[in-house]
Amino acid sequence: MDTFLQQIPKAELHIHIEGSLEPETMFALAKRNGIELAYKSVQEVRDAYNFQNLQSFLDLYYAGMSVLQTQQDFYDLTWAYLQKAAAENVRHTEIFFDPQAHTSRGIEFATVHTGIHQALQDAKEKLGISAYLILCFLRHLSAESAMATLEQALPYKDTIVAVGLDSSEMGNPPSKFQRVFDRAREAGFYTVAHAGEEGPPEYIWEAIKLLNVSRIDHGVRCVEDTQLVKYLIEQQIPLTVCPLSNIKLCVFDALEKHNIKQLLHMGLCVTVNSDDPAYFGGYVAENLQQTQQALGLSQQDIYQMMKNSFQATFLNPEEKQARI
Ligand code: ES4
Ligand code: ZN
Repeated sequence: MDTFLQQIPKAELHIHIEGSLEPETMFALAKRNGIELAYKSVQEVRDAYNFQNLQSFLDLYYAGMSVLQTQQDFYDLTWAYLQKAAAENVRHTEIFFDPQAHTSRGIEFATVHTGIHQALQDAKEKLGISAYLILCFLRHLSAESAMATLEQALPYKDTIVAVGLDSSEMGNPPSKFQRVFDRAREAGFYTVAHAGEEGPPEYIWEAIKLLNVSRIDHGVRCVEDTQLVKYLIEQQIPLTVCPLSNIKLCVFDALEKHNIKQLLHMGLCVTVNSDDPAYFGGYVAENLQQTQQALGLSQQDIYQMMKNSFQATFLNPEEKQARI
């Protein structure tokens, strides 16, 4: 089984590139950029990764990324992730980035985008892995700030496949960003949104009905609304589930209690992803391995989820077919 999980071709649809910043890299970049960190050692950083909820994680996530300053930093971060993904036989990945987390501290949009984008191009050539970029708006900031960020992204339109919505979910419903997403769709972006991670099923409905999303990121709280579950099954709207993330952020008490197997067996288009692998204890293969063990998933279950993940990509139909 472990070999099967390691070797099966994968697509990853929910990975925040800033969440792939390993503590070792955090220290190396802090040194390179002359930045003082609040921690004395890599071990101290890892010891701090004990979260009570989404917000307690986000506080460290935003603090950690302060070491990312130059185009080279963003390139190195992205390249390191792509190497790990390729080693786990991830054939295609759709990567979130959070431009507002950088522009708000004086780093240019172009610096962030160019560094990440160059790594994606090199990966195609040198690692044989294809990668798309998804720009996420930080939902704890205003709709005006999101709109300004969308405007900044327009010159890079051809290199960004979709826009998404992340950060603090509670109190920041999808409806807050309806106009921004309207504008993004007019400009030709696909849309996705984090919903139903900590937030209620109503937020998932809003993401679908008001933001016209192609996928729901997380979505595990959909089970609280029977009509919603029925709709997600009928429409085959994919959920990008992140099991280790959900445990680290206390969405479920233990992996054994996660509802991913239930969702899959009900016929939802479920996929497995790593979210913020440096913070949550593993990349996509580790998520698969631990989830398979904890819930006793069969090879057929795994195969179905991998098929779902390719089906749920923004690849065009021919490219999709070639990979399934
Ligand atoms: C995130 Cl796990 C999660 N949820 C919401 N926003 C995020 N940004 C990075 N990781
Ligand atoms: Zn996420």
